[in-house]
Amino acid sequence: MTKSEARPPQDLVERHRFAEPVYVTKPTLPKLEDYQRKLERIWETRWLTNDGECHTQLAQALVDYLGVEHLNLCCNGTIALLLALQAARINGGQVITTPFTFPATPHALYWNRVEPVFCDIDEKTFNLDPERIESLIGPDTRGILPVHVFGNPCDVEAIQAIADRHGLTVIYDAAHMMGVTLNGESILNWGDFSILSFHATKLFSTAEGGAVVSRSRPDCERIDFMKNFGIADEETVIGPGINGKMNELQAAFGLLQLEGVDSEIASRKTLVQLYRDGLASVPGITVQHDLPGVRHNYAYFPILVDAAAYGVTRDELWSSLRQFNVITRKYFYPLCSRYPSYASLPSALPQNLPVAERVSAAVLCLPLYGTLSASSVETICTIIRELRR
Ligand code: T4K
Repeated sequence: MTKSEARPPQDLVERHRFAEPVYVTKPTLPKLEDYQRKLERIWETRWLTNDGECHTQLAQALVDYLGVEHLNLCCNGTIALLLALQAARINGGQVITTPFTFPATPHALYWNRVEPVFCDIDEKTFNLDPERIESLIGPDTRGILPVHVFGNPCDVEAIQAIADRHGLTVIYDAAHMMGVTLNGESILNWGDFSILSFHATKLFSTAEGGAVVSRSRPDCERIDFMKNFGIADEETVIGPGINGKMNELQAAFGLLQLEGVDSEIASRKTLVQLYRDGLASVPGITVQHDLPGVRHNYAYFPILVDAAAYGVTRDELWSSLRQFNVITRKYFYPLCSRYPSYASLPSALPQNLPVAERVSAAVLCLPLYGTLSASSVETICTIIRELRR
């Protein structure tokens, strides 16, 4: 038995074990016959990628749905991040970012020859703590790359004020932010750029996919060139671009998915309330709550496990739940600052990142997706309550 393996009582497992694995997420899918109809059109035109009609329609539909002005579709969120950094001409120096994120965030910096400078996070939102940003700004700082983690908006006003004071670019990793608004406006309208991920595990997905949201037409046009090798026309390559395009099969899928986003968010909201109610009285288990002025998308359902109060460590809970066929995820553990590529950076020292270290050691994302049944959520809450020592 490894350190984190736990043995929950057998009778409890027999009573509550799910017959099939309940994963942390499950993608929503359009009706197969609707997708088939879209595919028939693609078969007819034989237009598979490079600005096809589904691509054009999806880009416009997202602009309308999200309430943003300029948006470029991409093949995934990581390439979207690389493109945003290139569009911002950040390809050296340092950028302040969070260690509590998916590897894509610091890796995009690394691939653009930028040193990530890790900044501690806020205990409640798990996002960059604006109070800690300014002391990390130095002569090589080129920008700030905050992540709106799990669908919670960063303190965008405070971050913008810091950026304005120091003339820094702000690029938001908004991979988790489909449909989130703050005071009635898209959260994607903050900062110089925001990127979205449409990966299969996201609440709006094109299997793989993503987008960059920018503030100006010239930036949007530049990204359009850059995501197509820098090609302006048949004889003109205006810059060193990359292949970052979304294809027609993905875009067609996305058009159908978009029709179901609001109902997916509504279903998740109901399930989140059930989780919150079901876990409210469990000592040592903390859940996140809605923030004022925010239309949340309920992208994830993270809890924090305080081992002293709950009597079981986060890793033991993770392991026990697996025995009930509940497959939770430790997003984001380990911290990016702990990866071998970054651990030797001065900003990566654990003592500089006490909150991020604590949250990362205690966080667990429970299953959440629109087709998860209410009774499954209730059973998961029962298991978590009963596992308390
Ligand atoms: N920035 C942030 C903050 C991000 O969170 C991400 C991605 C990015 C940037 C980069 O965006 P992309 O380049 O990926 O567009 C997953 C996703 O691959 C990743 O997109 C996502 N964040 C991250 C939080 O989660 P894994 O390694 O945990 O995925 P995986 O394959 O273990 O899937 C998790 C669970 O989802 C599975 O246990 C079952 C379920 N699943 C998964 C897939 C792929 C399905 O039911 N069907 C599927 O097709 O990273």
